[in-house]
Amino acid sequence: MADHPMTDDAVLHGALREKLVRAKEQWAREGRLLTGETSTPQAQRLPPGQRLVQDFPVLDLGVQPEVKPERWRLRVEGLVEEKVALDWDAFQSLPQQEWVNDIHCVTAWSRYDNRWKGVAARDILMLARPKPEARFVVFHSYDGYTTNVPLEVFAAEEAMVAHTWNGAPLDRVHGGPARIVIPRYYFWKSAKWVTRIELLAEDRPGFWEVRGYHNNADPWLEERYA
Ligand SMILES: Nc1nc2c(c(=O)[nH]1)N[C@H]1C(S)=C(S)[C@@H](COP(=O)(O)O)O[C@H]1N2
Ligand SMILES: [Mo]
Repeated sequence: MADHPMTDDAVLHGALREKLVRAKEQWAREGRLLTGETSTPQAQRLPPGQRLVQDFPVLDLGVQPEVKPERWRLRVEGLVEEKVALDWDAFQSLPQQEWVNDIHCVTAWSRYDNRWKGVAARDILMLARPKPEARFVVFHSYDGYTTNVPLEVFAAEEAMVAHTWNGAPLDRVHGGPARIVIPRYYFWKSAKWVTRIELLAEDRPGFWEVRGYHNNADPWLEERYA
């Protein structure tokens, strides 16, 4: 039995800390994490090839459907145990989240600190209960737009169906009354005017994905084009 386990422990921790501090000093001298060709969210906030904007550009197919909340519906269909159809009141009665994140558009603008309010994708999926074979999601919008993501991406934390942006109801031009927000990917994966969420066993590329854009759309890997 060691007579002074606390002392041994403290010495060990002290040595480890020293080692860590030295390694970090070395990294700082070499500029590690700052000089790489590819960047990671930990190293910097702006993904490669992006430029920061202060405004909020509008991008879509040129049709901006006017969907009144009274007429808005959100359906969850396909490989689900239970089909879901939410009207506006049912949607609003679900638990509400408020999350702040950055937008990265494939046309190279990024916008920091967007405060979204809405319902977590997880909570909507929970209502429908995806079947075990469900592995992909396609979003369908009122303007005919579609886009696809793996189910695990939509079920991940921070994916939501948003109705409020920076404290005000989402503008029609930005997809109001409700849009998908998936901040981890280029913004084309965030379907505006969403009305239907379809769960599939096989992947099905959406509007831009069949027109030369990357299927995954990770801005940190610059997955812009197929
Ligand atoms: N329904 C729908 N959603 C859409 C689009 C669209 O044309 N229709 N365009 C996508 C693209 S390419 C981008 S960059 C973002 C733009 O969102 P914003 O207009 O709010 O900036 O919406 C995405 N979601
Ligand atoms: Mo885009």
